[in-house]
Amino acid sequence: MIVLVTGGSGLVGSAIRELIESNPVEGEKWVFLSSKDANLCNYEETLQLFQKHKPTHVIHLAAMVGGLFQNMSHNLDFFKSNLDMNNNILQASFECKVSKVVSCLSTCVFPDKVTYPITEEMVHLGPPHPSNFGYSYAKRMIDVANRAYHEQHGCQFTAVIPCNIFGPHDNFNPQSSHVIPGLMHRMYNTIQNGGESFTVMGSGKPLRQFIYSKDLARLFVWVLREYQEIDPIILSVDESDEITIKNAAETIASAFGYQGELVFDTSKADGQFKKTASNGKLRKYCPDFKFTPFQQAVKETVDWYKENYHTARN
Ligand code: NAP
Ligand code: GFB
Repeated sequence: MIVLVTGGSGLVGSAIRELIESNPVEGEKWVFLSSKDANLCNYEETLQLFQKHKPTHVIHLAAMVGGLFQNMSHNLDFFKSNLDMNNNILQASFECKVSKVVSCLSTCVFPDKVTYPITEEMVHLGPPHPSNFGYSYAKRMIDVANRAYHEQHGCQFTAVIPCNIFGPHDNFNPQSSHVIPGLMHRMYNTIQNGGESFTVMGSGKPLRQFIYSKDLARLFVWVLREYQEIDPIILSVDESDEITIKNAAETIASAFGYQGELVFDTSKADGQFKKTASNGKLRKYCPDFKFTPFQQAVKETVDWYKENYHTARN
């Protein structure tokens, strides 16, 4: 088995790499790619990479990824680059007879007006939230392409739908990051500068489910090895683990030991109020899977970030 992991240098790719390096399996070769290996928006470069590595399996993580604010200001870029990368990976996988591809959607691609909890069947039942429609439509096309490659050519192309992810090796640059790494970056600097108060963007009221990248890595490897469906599967913590942005900020503050006041800047967008997803399908397949408690996962990430601040993606 030769597994090609696109986006192998990112948050999720790094977690999978660390998992595989600590649990190597005889007869398996894993190749973790970054954009230095090829620009996956370019088909020729993508195909050359596949001809070079001859993968039997692909975990396709590579994407233009960002938080609410970067999505709001770059919907065209998110749409075009993700559509290009996804089409190139699936076509190259088909041409090079890859036996299985696992790609990645996100719970933020579901319709904005939807009943809760969200389940896998709802992906296309209405327009996504306007803040990230470019990314969402590009991601939804992975599911359409997976079904089409399977129906017309019998390809085993499937996808996972994670909730919000965080952990070591994330993108901590506050201009483009997601909420947890963005808060960590800004809180680290507030502490360095002796700040007595800390600003959380938005009202702090929106609700999110957060999955630790190390837990997601274990689930990804399970999907690659065991999951046989073409239909996507949500990989999320339980609905009961959903918390407010305020809770997340408080947890990060206590992980840093920060005692300052949290201030909420309601002039900044809140984005989607909630996108509560059901992990019922996952629980059927993996009833005993244990997620890392959020406080512990945040503490581990903060400790990693403090240790690696100068080399982290800031
Ligand atoms: P990330 O940390 O931003 O990493 C993105 C990866 O894609 C990097 O390895 C990057 O390479 C690579 N990449 C970007 N553009 C590329 C290009 N044109 N050609 C080749 N490689 C390129 O992303 P992540 O958070 O790990 O996300 C992984 C997957 O999970 C994505 O498909 C994302 O949509 C999905 N997802 C993420 C979240 C979340 O909260 N983070 C939630 C749900 C779903 P370089 O390092 O060289 O730039
Ligand atoms: O992770 P995030 O940027 O994106 O979270 P989404 C945005 C929420 O966190 C909003 C609040 O309610 C923000 O007001 N927030 C507070 C902050 N402080 C900060 C901060 O410093 N940085 C950021 N970024 N937010 C994304 C989608 O939605 O979910 C993407 O736009 C992606 O496409 C991602 O799929 C998983 O969770 O709102």
